[in-house]
Amino acid sequence: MSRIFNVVTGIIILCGLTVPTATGQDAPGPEIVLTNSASREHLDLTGAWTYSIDPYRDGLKSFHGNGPGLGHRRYETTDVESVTRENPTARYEYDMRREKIVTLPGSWVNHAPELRHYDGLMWYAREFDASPESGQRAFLRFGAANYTAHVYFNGELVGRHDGGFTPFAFEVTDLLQDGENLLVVGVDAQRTDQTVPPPVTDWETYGGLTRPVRLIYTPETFIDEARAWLGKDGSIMAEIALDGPRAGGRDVSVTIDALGLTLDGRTDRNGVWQGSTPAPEDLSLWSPESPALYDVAFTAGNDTLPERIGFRTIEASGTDILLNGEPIYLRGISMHEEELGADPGRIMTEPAIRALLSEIKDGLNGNFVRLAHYPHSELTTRLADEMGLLVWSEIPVYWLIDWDNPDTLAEARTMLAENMTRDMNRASIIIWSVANETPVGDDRNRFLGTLIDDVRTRDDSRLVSAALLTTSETRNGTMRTWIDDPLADNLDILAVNTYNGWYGGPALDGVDDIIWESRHDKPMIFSELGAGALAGFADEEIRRKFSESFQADYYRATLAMSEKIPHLKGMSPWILKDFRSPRRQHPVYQQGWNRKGLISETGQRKQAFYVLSDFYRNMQTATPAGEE
Ligand code: GCB
Repeated sequence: MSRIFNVVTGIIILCGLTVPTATGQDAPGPEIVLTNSASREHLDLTGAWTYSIDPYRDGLKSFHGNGPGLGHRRYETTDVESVTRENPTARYEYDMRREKIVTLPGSWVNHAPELRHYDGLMWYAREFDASPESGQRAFLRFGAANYTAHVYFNGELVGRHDGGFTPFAFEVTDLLQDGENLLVVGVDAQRTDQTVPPPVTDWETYGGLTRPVRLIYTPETFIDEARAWLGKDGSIMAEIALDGPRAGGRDVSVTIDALGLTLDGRTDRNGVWQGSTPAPEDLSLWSPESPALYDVAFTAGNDTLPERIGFRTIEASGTDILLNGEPIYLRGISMHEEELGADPGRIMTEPAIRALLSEIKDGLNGNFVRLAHYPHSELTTRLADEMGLLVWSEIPVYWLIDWDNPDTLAEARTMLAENMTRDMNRASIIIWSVANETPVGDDRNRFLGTLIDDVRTRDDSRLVSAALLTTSETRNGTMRTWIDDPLADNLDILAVNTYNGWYGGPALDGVDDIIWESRHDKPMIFSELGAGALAGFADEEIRRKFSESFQADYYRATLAMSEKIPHLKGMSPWILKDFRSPRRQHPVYQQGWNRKGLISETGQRKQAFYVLSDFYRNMQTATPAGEE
């Protein structure tokens, strides 16, 4: 059972899966969190799996809508080959044991050429040996399955999960066998008008099991959630929630050896404990320039959970963003979850993530990354902690959402909760974003208002934002732009995507004349700005759209504009790397890629890369020491 804390009021609210919010509705949360799951005793189930395509979803339903016929149930433990040998009239139309083999995690787009644009159901099977010890509990934990996962273990349905980017776990203690076990997962990439995101986006779907799968062992009573952070009052705060029959009244402790600090106490009857202590004077604060991380050990009885945690504060004050009490400018870039290479498959290994983040940190002189448009892997946010990059973390409430549908709202809230609970210990994450480019309207305002309430209920150690639309007016040749969105009153940072000179607005030579009005006393950032360019197409003479020279001119003009906006406190231009998008089909310049990257899909830097890199370098030099 998951416990979620109301840190805003300082009162711990435990309610299994729900937290009452300001709107009076219940915030759904994950049943099992398994904080830092990779650190637990586990069997790694990544590696070789077999797969079988099922475009008509025969494995879930027969053609008359009943349960699937015997010969179609790919999740059964039946050894099809030996059964059909013994009974030659038996008819099976699948045999997972003899299917094609692939290495997971990774999207199916690269399993076979015909799967490049497949967005349906795929079955994956994996056999493995286990030897559980008595008294241990076992959980199947998935880093992400895009989009819907139907999980069968040793022939039984153990659960379903919707949402392609957040972790989920099912307990399988009673089904786990000493010896051979069979895990079968049906992953369906289809999205509908009711899902989050909806079917139309500007990125590749990347269906499949895209993140690690693990069989995790825990003691009978274990630490399910654990968190430590620097409170606004300068205290080190900590929370632990236990799961299991002996969760209540249990001694727990948090130790940070490097600070000579131990906090201890006893869980309440619900298995929850919260404590705090003044931060020691020698605490090194986490910042991009000095990403200090501490080894933190959470203990409850025979269960110890290690974490690496940085301590910092983040606030918005007037139009400033304050990191550890000092004003900071977010020198950022956006990125999709797609590795470098001509044929990405969302295979985000540590070297793949490091390669991208290093381009931001060292290549662009950045200190900030917008992880667009959905939660990226846990490894990415952990590496951001380690490498010193501030992070904007986002859920895919994107463009056209079914705003008045309660199921869609429930899905968005669950996704938000899963994302937040997974990453509560990441100092790098300073912003939780609840939406991207969503038109103002009553249903939308209510929907997003609920998500904002959920964020605030769970976490007061970070800021809330959303990428908003702007309103513009041109009079006497001068364009004025402002934010006219009731949501702005409820956000800490106002973020806008701006494409003047690319999608509309004045010609490039007029871009820096645009007047950005500040109608709220809040910091604003450009969550996007950008123009497309095919790497290698310089076009120095004509400088047309899709040339490197146009893109570089666009950056020069937009950066000049940005310098005239006093309340602009950062930016995450669109985007680090060219990324796959089925919407982008110009036969010469795009060929299925959104070309707004500052580097090509294979890592070739475009001219605009250097424009932004110089801009950030100058800003860095202009920043007085200690301001970051
Ligand atoms: C946007 C979207 C982003 C697109 C980008 C573009 O405003 O937020 O997802 O990829 O524009 O390239 O048009």
